[in-house]
Amino acid sequence: MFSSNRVVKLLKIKYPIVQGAMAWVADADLAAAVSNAGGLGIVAAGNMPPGMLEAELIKVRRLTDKPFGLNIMLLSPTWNDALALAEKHKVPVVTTGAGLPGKVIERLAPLGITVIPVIASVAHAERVAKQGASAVIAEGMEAGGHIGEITTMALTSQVATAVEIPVITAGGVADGRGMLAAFALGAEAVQIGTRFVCAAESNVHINYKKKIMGANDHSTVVTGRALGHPVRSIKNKFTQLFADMEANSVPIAELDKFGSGKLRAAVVDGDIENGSVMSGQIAGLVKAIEPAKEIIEEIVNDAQSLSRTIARRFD
Ligand code: TUI
Repeated sequence: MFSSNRVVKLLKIKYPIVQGAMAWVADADLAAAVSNAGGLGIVAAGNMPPGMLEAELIKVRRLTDKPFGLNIMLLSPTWNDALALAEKHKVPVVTTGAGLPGKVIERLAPLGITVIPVIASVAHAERVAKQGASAVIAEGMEAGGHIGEITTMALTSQVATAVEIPVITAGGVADGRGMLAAFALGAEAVQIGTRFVCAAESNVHINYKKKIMGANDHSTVVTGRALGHPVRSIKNKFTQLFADMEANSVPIAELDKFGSGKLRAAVVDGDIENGSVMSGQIAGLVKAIEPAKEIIEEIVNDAQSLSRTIARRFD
């Protein structure tokens, strides 16, 4: 299975499933569970203080002997510290998000570290491919958190046409149907975030998991366009207040201040009304807390059997 899949070969994993790098959510426990189940687990640096991040990197190595990744969020003031830790700990794979990763590729590629940027446009995909990225994660605007403007369907096929390196699709994928759809568009792997937030091994506050499991297709909203950093999260008191402030042209510095610490409040403290409950549009499909291994095996098995069913539709 997957013997000619370039992402599986590149990352030395069993199944072409990468865990989304959700800040405050994607810790060593979740990453190790996904890697042990045959996917690529990822520890998200987010805005973590460097000491805390280093402890997570040490912990993930203790919990798994399989490959794993570190995500560097380029909007974070501490992204340089995360880069230094990737070098120090010779992390096998680094993904980047929310910015242009030229310096990350330049520093890590010569060390043999596989760098896979998240991109949200064809132009960015072409640019990072030239800079030496090993693959790209094409993230559509269905995704949770900080997003671009293009949908997963339009982005994946156009990126797969534009670059020769392998494409990993993210945004709107939570099951075998999504995986097969991504493959049909030219991807060789998928990155899944929202469904893994609700994994049994995810340390997210139970209120956050319940908010996702209670969501439907209309539950998310995008705020932060005024800041130039659109963010998708589940509608609540926080998103309503934020949207009102944006509509009333509240100064950017004040909006920034209002948004600061809100993801942590929801994930860690379980304040799902005043905090930011980031989630993708696919939340409506996530209905249970299940071990990462069951999630991954169900997705792969469903995608494979669906591919056979679909082939028969052409008979
Ligand atoms: O980065 C993400 N998702 C995130 S980061 C995050 S933390 C945050 N919290 C509050 C406000 C903003 C961020 C929550 N979710 N996904 C990867 C991603 N990268 N999506 C879009 C992009 C992206 C956007 C622009 C990548 C490159 C890019 O380059 C443009 C530029 O000019 O920097």
